[in-house]
Amino acid sequence: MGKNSDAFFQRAQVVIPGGVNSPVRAFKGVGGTPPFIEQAQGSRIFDADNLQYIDCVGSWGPMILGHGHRYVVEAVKKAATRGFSFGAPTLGEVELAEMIAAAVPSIEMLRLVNSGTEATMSALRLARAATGRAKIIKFDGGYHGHVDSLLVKAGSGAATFNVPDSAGVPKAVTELTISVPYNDLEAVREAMSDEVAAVIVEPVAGNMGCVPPAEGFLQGLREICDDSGALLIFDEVMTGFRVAYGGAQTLYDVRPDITTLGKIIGGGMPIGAYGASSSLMDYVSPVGPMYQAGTLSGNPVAVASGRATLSVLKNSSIYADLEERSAEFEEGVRAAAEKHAVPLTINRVGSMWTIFFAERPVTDFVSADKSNREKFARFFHLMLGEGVYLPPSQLEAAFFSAAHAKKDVSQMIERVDRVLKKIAWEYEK
Ligand code: KE4
Repeated sequence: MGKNSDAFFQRAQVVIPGGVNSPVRAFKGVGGTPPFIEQAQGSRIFDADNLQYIDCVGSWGPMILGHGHRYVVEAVKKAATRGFSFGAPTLGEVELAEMIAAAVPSIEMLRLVNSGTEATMSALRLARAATGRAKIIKFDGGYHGHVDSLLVKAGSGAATFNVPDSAGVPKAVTELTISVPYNDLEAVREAMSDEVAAVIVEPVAGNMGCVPPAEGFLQGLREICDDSGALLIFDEVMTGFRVAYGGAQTLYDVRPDITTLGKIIGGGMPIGAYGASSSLMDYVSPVGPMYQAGTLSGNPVAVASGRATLSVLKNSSIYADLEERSAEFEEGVRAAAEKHAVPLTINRVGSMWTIFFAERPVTDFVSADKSNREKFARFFHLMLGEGVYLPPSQLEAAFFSAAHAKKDVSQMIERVDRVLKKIAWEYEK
């Protein structure tokens, strides 16, 4: 990597574990030194050595409009000059809550928090409070933030570094969590009992790489929960306002009991949310007995960024444009893989996608985990050298934004073609 990023990374590792504030950024999944990013604009990011990249991470999902969208920047500037944080109610957070409730079919009321982790942690507590039950069912490779109860066979960085069950989480907590294979309804039926408070699922998995729900899977979860009295939680931190304006629950027309959100609803500023019917949310303090709080929850600057982002997305042609360009990219990758006889598979839902170096379809964590990590790492670094910044792990989803123009996509396809040609040569010789 460039000399400045190398130097900054050395310096960072003295004072921050692994030199990063979130493990997956450390490039442990692909090796090498992460570029230190100095600024970004549109579909591009620029590192400390003045190299530029087409950005396919988008801060792991939030930057669906691209970086530095004028309307969002202006809204943040205006909010910041009026005050960063008051610890008191503001009209802005009500307006954001109203926009989310109007967009997401299962949400009548919601609480804003500061991260996706806080949202899922609170959603679990709400499900346990509402049902009086303690057990949780999740899915192998599902990642829902670093909540103790959910660091069981977790995806994302936890799987990338082979620590699906984290140190420091007491057995007394994890024994209440049952993890079963994604897309396996039979396994859910077997695990289900009247002790289960909730099933939590990524309606489109993004943290084992992108893995779409099998036909009938989400509807099946709905029915199993209806029959058992467990609540269905859709963790839409990644898919919310990503795969559709109303999230995966509108795309697949399945209504969860509780929805968690994050990422896009803050437009790149720290935020999360959990929402449900009014009757369920009445359990939440100060109305009900379930406690949850946060100093910066509903932060005026973060809320301004989220409101501006959602208002640009609402009634726009962005989702149709993203689908068209992402489909074109998927086709280009398949064609290049065929042309160079490189075995790979690409999973995609809208503008979230993953290229797996796998010989067979990827439909759950076991098949995702069979991908060739060494080939992925080689692909990753060759693409980085071509000026394309992919997620630094095979078990992550990549994203396009509204700022990825047609020329960006055609450039990406050309670069994938060049890189796959090289990989074919290297692995054939
Ligand atoms: P945060 O606490 O990181 O804001 O959100 C946790 C979370 C919850 N649910 C889903 C479906 C998520 O994808 C996430 C976080 N996603 C990862 C990317 N795989 C964040 C990247 C990181 O950990 O640095």
